[in-house]
Amino acid sequence: MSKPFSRRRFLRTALAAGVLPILPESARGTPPAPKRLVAGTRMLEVNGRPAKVFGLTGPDGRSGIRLAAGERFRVELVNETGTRALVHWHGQLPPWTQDGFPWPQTPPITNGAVQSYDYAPISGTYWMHSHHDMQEQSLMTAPLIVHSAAELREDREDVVLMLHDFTFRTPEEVLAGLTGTSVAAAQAMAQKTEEIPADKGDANVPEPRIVGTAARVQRMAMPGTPMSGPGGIQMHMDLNDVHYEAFLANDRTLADPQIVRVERDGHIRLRVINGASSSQFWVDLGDLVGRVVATDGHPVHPVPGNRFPLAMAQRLDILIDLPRAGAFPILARLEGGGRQTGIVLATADAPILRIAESAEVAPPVDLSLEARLMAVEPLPPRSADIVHTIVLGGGMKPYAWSMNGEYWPQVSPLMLTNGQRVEIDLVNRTMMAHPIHLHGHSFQVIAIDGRPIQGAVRDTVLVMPMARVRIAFDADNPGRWPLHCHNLYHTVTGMMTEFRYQGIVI
Ligand SMILES: [Cu+2]
Repeated sequence: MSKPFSRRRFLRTALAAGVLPILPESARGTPPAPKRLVAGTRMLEVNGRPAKVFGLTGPDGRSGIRLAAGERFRVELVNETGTRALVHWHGQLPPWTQDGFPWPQTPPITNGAVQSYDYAPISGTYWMHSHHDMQEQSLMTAPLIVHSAAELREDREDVVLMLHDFTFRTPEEVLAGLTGTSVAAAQAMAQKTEEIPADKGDANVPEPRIVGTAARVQRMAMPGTPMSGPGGIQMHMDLNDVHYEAFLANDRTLADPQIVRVERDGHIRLRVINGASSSQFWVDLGDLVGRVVATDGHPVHPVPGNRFPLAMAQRLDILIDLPRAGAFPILARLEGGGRQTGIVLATADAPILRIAESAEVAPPVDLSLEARLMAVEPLPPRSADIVHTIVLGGGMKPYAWSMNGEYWPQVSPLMLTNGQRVEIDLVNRTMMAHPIHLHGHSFQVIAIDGRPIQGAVRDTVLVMPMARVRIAFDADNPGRWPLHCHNLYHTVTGMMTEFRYQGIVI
């Protein structure tokens, strides 16, 4: 009898023999054929009922794309959805015309058409999702994993855990319910995402502050804005706009969870992706202790723990070393609700117990982890050339969300010049937390509520109710780039703006 296949032993041997593609492609000659990624539809069973959803299936038949270290993102996206579609490579830094946002220059792909992409990806845990209509809610989402040579040397089992919120209603029905309007009106609202932002030249928009190179950047005083934190005001906070019928972990509920078989002394890199449209979770490792080593794909100094908050669109890489044989549920607990989903890591023959889908009510997701994160590769120290303040506004009644008092697409683009160090002060004047995502750039979190930190480099940051977060990035990717709340229903009711580089012809 041959011994069972050991992935780790294979990796060790393959690395020693130099047969894994860890060299840059330029050193390997002919580039490989593009990877085929099919956007299509598929059937799931949720709560015992059939559900037709979208899917993004890679060349290996699995959801999404996995790239070897050094491999280019060379992908042919085939649209077999029966409708128009467009896929955004969340957190990646491609040229803006390959970003998968529905600018007039890069419209959605028609049914039956193929779109090619070719750029140098950054390594880490990323994901992809439709940026057309509200297809993201209907599960047009998938992992995008870019391996690195360092990771291969680590010799860990890779486990991806992708989270979703699920409803049998159409997203248009959900939006109609939130906004108190008809499904047709909701559909028209969602399609506004693809309208061209008009430069209104609105005098209400705060002027960016141009900062002299020698000047020290001062925190802007915001009189009248209650701050959270010790001694702060007890506030009512809105959570979970949408009631969901189920929460999915790798497309399954806890009634029939995915069982991931792992080695007895397993060393695991757990990649958790919050692909939910309007839900945030606490990742709960139960008895296990893990170490967060990357957020949104970017390495951070390890933070140990067994419960970590995860805002919409964010990712966590958590290293786990199994202490013994057994079955280990990895749960995602909905903030502010007593519901959970998850997968089970299990060694061979470990009995699997049924896990309840309801649990104790979890608190709101917060910045307790964010405040502890430190980037392994922070931005080079430099003072800001320009500071933009973006005020997050809106509320539940009427259901509409804004940036600087403007509602997409009636927004004034914020102008950038190539080479600038940019700081953005995100000021939340609402009673909801907003996960804010910038396309095409990795930013560093440099202050929470005015307290400076050398925080994580990432692509999505949560701004708590009546609180503020400051981020910094280098303007090094000319183009048109959206900045928006990643709560899908906030995006489509207006909470999005544009950063536009000087000199970009539109
Ligand atoms: Cu929001």
